[in-house]
Amino acid sequence: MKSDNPIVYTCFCTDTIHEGHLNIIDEAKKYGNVIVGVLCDSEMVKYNRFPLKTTSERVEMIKKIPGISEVVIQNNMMYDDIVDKIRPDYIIHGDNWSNDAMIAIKHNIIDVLNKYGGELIEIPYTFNESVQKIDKQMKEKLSMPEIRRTRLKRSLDITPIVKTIEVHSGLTGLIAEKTIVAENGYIDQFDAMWISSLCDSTEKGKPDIELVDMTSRFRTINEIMEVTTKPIIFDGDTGGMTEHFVYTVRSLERMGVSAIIIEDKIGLKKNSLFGTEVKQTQDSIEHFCEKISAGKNTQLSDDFMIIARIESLILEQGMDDALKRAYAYRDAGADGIMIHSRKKEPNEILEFCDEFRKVDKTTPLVVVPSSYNTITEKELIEHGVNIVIYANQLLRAAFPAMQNAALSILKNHRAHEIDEELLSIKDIITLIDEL
Ligand code: SPV
Ligand code: MG
Repeated sequence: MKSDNPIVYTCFCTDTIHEGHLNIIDEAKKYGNVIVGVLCDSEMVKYNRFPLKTTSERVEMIKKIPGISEVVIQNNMMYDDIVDKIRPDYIIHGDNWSNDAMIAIKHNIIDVLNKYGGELIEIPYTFNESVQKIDKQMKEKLSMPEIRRTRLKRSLDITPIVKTIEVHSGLTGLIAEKTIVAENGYIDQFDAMWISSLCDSTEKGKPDIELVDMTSRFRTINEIMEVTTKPIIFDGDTGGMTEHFVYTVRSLERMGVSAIIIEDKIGLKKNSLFGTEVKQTQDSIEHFCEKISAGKNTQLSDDFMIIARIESLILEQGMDDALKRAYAYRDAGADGIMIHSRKKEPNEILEFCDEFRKVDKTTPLVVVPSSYNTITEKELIEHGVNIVIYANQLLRAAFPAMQNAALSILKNHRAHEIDEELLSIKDIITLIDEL
């Protein structure tokens, strides 16, 4: 039974109010007093709506819409808590349940309302030309260099750990941009992209020794940027000569990259996962600090980050050396510290993070759990890690699949046998949206 003074609830996760939202409010008013929820920042990001306005700005924006009796903050994408709190007689929502995430939300709304006889009202989603235009503009805005660049620092504020996936092409960029998991009342997606030197080189059939030049690496960035909006962390290897590094910083900044990570090695760089099996030389603290400072002095924006990567554990120089370097690099201006290890167990990484956090509570910590891959994001958060980079998994997934397809065709003298393991012809021709 509905109350005498029914409450109608709707939740908005938007930076811009358009006709569609006003239509929902108009409909809602017919049923009772309208309460609007504003989805908080950390949930907005999981839902593929990176907020350009802060939560309080969004609250103020919505308060200005006539006919609303109250605006509240909804802290979870799922409706259990908010419904417990305000017990609406109705929840009103557009009927655009177009993807797995939306469908998961719809089921959740129905479940929570069923518990006490509340009702879901679905109204036709307004998708006219002007709404479509606003939608498109919002997406385009997020891909603009000035905005994209700020997104990493904002993500660090918003999310407990910035989940970063390796990308090396437009196609892998699209996977990072669009992959959303929606199961058991849980929705999530990646926050940022890593342009790995290992994968960018491997993709080109080259070794990871700073052989692929910056022009080529910038072209990779550009291809990815053309089809994505998420922030980019660029693997800058050693950063090269300081005199060259400053130019790289300026170029990346201008392109809208959010961060470069440079490692404290010098001379011919080899991939860290070789460890001490190959000859690699660690830079001196003084020289690497000079490089960091030169980069920081060159950058023009406040939001570009230079992150210093410490190779002491990889090169078996010990924990004390790693920590000494971390404080020195931070003092030289590094905006974050990446600590790397190729051990199967995460112990040395966790020890480093714990020790570092005793002294420094704020400088962002970055890790790359390629070999110690049993560690969970939750454990990393507990040890003070802010950015986790899954540095090579997309490329490693693609290679065996492609090799398998090639082998099958060679063996069978036709493509029939492999076909059912492949993306369908229909899916491949419709995979990429046209403008
Ligand atoms: C990369 O992805 O290129 C890295 C991380 O630098 S690692 O390969 O582990 O050195
Ligand atoms: Mg690398």
